[in-house]
Amino acid sequence: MPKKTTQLKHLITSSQLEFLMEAHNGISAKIVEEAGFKGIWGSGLSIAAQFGVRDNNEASWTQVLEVVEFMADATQIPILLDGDTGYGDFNNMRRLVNKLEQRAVAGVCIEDKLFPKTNSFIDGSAQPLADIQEFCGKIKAGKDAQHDDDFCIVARIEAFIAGHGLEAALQRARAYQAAGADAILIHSARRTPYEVLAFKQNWDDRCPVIIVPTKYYATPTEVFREDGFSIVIWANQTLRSAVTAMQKTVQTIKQRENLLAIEDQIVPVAEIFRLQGAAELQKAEQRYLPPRVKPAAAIILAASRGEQLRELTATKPKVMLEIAGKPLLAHSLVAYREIDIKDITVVRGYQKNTVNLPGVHYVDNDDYANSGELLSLQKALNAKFTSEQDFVICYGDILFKKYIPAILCETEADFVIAVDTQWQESANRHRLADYVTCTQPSTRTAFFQPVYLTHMAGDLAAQAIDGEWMGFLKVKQTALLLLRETLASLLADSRHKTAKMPLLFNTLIKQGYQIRVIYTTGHWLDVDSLEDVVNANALFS
Ligand code: SPV
Ligand code: MG
Repeated sequence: MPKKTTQLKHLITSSQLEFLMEAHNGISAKIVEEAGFKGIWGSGLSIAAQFGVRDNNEASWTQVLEVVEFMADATQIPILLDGDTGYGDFNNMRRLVNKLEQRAVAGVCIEDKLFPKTNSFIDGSAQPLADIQEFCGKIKAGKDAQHDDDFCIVARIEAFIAGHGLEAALQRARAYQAAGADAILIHSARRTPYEVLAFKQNWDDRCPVIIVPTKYYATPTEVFREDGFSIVIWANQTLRSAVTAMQKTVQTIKQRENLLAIEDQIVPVAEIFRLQGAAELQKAEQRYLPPRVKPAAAIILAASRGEQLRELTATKPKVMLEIAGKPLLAHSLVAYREIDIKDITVVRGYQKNTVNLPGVHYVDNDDYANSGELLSLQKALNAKFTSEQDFVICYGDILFKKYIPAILCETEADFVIAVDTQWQESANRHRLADYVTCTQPSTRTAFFQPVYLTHMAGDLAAQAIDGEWMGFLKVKQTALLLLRETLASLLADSRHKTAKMPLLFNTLIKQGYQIRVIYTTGHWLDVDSLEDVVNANALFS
C-alpha cells in the first residue's frame, strides 16, 4: 500500500471525483475507513465539538494533534487535517507541518482568515480575511518545511464566506497556487452551488479544486463530477449523526429508566471490541505473554458422619460442626480462597442438606454409609473435572494453615502430598492416622532433594515411619487421566468400595508412579474426637 501522503496526493490529482468523509476521533475514523472511503477529513468543527468546545481555536493545536494522531493510528487511509489558519503565523505553520508528518497525517488545509478563527457558518461575512501576501508566506513556509514530497497543503479561500465576489476569490486562488498550494478549497455558505461552480469555470484548472457542499447539499453530485472538481468533502455528517443517535438513546433511557427499548437499536459491545481491534490483542497475548495458568481447584471429601463424635453429629456431619463461630468446612473454604483456589467441589453424603455453604459445587455420595473415600473422589472427578487445572484433594474435617496447600500447588510434580514430621503426637495418642515411609526421612538433605512416598498405611512399625500424611494430595492436570483410570480399575473390584486414599497411593507406587512428599511440621489438626473439637476451638481463642 502506498504511503498515506502519496494516497492523498493521488486523490487530489486524480482525474475523477473523489470524496473525503469527516471523522473526529479514532473510532469514527475507523468507521469511515470501513465504509470504503479512500480518505478522511479531520474536521476542525467536529474535533472541537467532540471536546465539547467551540470551533474558535478553543482546543489548542496540540490537543487537535493528539486526536488526529489517534485517527491516523486507527486507519490506513490518508487524513487531510482541517488546520484552521495554521494556528499562528508562517513559523507556527512550519512546526505544524512537521508535527503532522511525524504523526502520519497526509496533508493539511489552511484557511485565509485570522487566528482565532470562527466557523465559516457563524456570521461569516463579519470575519476578516488574511492578508494575501502574509497567507502566501504561510503556504510557502509549510511547503518548504515538509520532508515528504507528497505531503499536501490545501489553501482554503474564504472570500465568498466573507462576502467578497468571484474576482476576489480568483485573485486569492492564483496567489495561493503560485505560492505552492497543492489544491484550492473554495468554500461557500450558499444553499446553491453557483458560487463554487462559477469559481471552477473561471479557474482554468491551474490546480485541483476541492469543495464542501454542507450548505448546498441538495446539489446532485453528478454536477460536481461533470464540472471536474477534484474532491468533495462531506465535512460533518459523522459527528451530526452520532449526536442524533446519542440524543435519542439517552432521552429514551432517561424516560424509561430501562434499557429494553434501546438495546436492539444500538450495536452490541462486541462490535465496539471489534472496532478497537480486541482480537488482535488476544492473539498477541498468546504470542507474548507466558501461558496463563488456571488457578488450581479443590475437592473436599466430606461425605462421612464422624461417628466418633456421637451426638454432636446426630443431625449434621462433622464438617458442619461449629469451630470458633463457623462450620469446620467454612475454615477450609476461607483458607483455599485466600490462596486463589475458588473452584471448590465438596462431596457430601451424611445429612447432605445441612452441608450448604454458598459458593461451592456440591457432589453427592448418597451411598456414603457403604462406601469410602475413593468412591467419593471418583464421583467428584466424574461430576466436573476436566484436565485444565491442577487440583488439591483433601478431607473436610481438618483445620490447616493455608501455606500447606499453597506449597503443594507450587510443587511441580504429578502427585504431591504433605507429610507432617511430628507423627509421634498422633501415635502417642493412639489415634487413627495414615503413616508414611519415604525415600528419605526429613533431614537437611531431604530439604534439597525430592523425596518420594514408598508406602502409606495406618499400621506401620514405628521405625519405618517418616511422618503422617496430612490428608492433602495435589494432582497435576496432566495426571488427571491416570488418576481416573487408577480409580476406575480399583473400584471395579467391589472389595474396594469402602477403600480409603492409602490404597490409591500404594497402587500408584506399585504401578511405578512417583508421589512427591513435602515435609512440614504441624499447623494442622484432624478433627476426629470431642477432644479435637475442644483443641480446635482453643486454637482460635
Ligand atoms: C470543518 O469541518 O471544520 C470545516 C468545514 O472547516 S466547515 O465547517 O463546513 O466550514
Ligand atoms: Mg473548520
